[in-house]
Amino acid sequence: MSNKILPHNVKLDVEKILENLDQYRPRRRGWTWRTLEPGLEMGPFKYKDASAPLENSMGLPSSKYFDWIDPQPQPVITTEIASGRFEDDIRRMRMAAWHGADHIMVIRTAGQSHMDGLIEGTPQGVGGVPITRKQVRAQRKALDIIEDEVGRPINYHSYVSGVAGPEVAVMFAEEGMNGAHQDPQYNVLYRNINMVRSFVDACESKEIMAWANIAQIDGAHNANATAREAWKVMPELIVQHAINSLFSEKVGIDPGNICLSTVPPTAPPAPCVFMDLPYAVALRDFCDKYRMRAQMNTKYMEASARENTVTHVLNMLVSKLTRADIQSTITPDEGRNVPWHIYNIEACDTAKQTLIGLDGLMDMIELKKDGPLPEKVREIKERACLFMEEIVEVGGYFKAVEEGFFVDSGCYPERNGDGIFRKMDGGIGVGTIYQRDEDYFAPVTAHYGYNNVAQYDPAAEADPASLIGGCTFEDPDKIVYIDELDEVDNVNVRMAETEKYRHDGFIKPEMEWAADGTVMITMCIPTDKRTAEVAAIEFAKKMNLEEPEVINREVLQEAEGTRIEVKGKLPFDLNIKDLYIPPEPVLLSDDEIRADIEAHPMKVVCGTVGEDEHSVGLREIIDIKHGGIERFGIEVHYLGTSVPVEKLVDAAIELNAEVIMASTIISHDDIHYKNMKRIHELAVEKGIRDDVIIVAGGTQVIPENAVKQGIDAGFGRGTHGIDVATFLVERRREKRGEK
Ligand code: Z98
Repeated sequence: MSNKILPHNVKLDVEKILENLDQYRPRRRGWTWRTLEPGLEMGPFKYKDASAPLENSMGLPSSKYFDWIDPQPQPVITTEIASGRFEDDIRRMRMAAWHGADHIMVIRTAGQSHMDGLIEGTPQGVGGVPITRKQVRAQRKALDIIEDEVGRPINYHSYVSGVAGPEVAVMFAEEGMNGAHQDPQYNVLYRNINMVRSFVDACESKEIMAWANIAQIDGAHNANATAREAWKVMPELIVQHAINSLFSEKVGIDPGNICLSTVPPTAPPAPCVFMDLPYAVALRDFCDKYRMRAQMNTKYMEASARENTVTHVLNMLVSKLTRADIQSTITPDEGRNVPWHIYNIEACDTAKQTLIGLDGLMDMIELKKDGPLPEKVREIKERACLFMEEIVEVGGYFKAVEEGFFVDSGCYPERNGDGIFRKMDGGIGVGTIYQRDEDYFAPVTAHYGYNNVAQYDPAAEADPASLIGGCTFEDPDKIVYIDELDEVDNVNVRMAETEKYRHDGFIKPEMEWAADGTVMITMCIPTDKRTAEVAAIEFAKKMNLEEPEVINREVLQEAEGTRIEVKGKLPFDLNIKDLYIPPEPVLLSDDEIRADIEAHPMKVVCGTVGEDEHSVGLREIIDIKHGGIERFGIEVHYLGTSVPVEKLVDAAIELNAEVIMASTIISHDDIHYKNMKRIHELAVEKGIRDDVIIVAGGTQVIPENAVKQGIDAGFGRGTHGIDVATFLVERRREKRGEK
């Protein structure tokens, strides 16, 4: 597939992306920040904190009221995508990019940290994607197409951790990966990888990342996610950031590419902003030369997407009150699922909506310079400094880890003794560090430490790879590309199974994988939680859903009701060819209708007819408050309820109205259609039929049947004022001979 812009209404051709991957080369290296455009004007608004707009995107739902503008906030927006099948994630990446994501993070499959080398092919992952060269190359290639389409570079990201860290870093540099997590403390604490090995590996990894201009995110936030009382680890979080950042800088990473993974440590019902804001300020004060990757709180996350979304918004308030260069959008359904397509997109929209909604905030307020905020900031900083001093006192980082300093839930200097203890001579990969021989020589670029190049050519010392005509960084043709190793567990086999959904018009709902059939149903069950859970499964089974599972339960009141969300799989599909899809009604714009009415004023008489007292529907169609036809300047004479049809026609004559509008809900004995016919006949009898447009509406009205009664149009359930106004304006144009 070429990088020509993809037509918007054509699906990404994943099969084509997979073709000739051995030939594909990344077109750039390194991280890209957004282009800031303070003062940007879009539609009727001026933004203080915006970045360059996209060429193609999906605005927020309410953008329809504002000429479909889609202003982009300043921070890079992350979405984490990794359903286990990279080929399906590619389509989600396109949706996310259209909603404003320009940082795509791919979580790795469980256990990959413990594999001591690269893996190849495209096996299916568990809780993430097995990161392989083929998978990375295919996704980077897809993102190259997608970024051309939306008109903004998209950063691609995964993890340089585990016992194969340096090998992964090399592959990432070769394949044009733009960002990566790299923090040896993560290996030590959470993956029990030997600490000496982890720090030595980190030197090599960071050197390579520096060469490839890959932005680095650290792992401090994991302490927050792991500690028993997470809000107490604030001093430690700062210490972890400091260790990794300075280490990285000393190895050679540009501070502008060192991103701290900061997370607001707590969430409601804690008074979270009061607690999180001082932490955010303290961290930014200490580490002002680095970038901030603001992650959302995941420690206190249950399965309520609503609750998580509010926490996300509060987290972004903290980002806005301080600073965030990258804003994460961990999906608000992480509490129950491997995230689904829709939740990645929702979370991107939540970030865009919140940050744009808070645009210009800091031009109007400022953080107090006295009171609890600076007092707390100082306290957190002092605790962090004391923590660092004690590390030095006990003999350094490794000793401190041996003594369980980290992830202890006491707020330092308190200690609860529940930290993570690791031994310097323990963990995976222990004893695998060897001193380089005197004649050690590696003819590669971006290699850390002693490298005896001089033995071959002192002139090549600054560029050892020149001795072999360039390594894989300079000469990608030297990369050995392995396509697949496993005949059964690979993308080709998986895609063959879903072929008919790509080529033969078949369609099935999906949440994470092509044709997975997964749907979610929300039910309000009027009983206690336990009974509701069991009942919900039975209801789902009776709806023919397979593998039903309750994924969220929220008590409304112990006895009165429970909100239940059930997921299950649809055991059937449809063929689009068998669907009758009526053409979408084309509506005139508000401005066009208004202009027409101004040029040709319009008078309408209306009422509910016969014995019908239901006026709510008609009010929705006419009242300005409900977006009815009055708002376009149409003069409406409402005659009330149960209006005899004769009165309606006589009023039209008397007022010289151009439109008769009848509302009719009651449908016994087809009285609604009979009344329509009667209005038409009376208008004929009284000689005004050619001068009036007759329309009728109601919940039971089928438009085709209404027209059969002789009137001009019928409107059924779901009609809005604009539908009626569009029809009236267009019909009048026809009568004027304009169409
Ligand atoms: C995040 N949502 O940070 P495995 N290195 C570091 C990490 O923080 C992580 C990994 C590696 C979170 C994701 N972070 C959690 C510093 C994971 C991942 O071993 O491949 O799972 O390493 O955005």
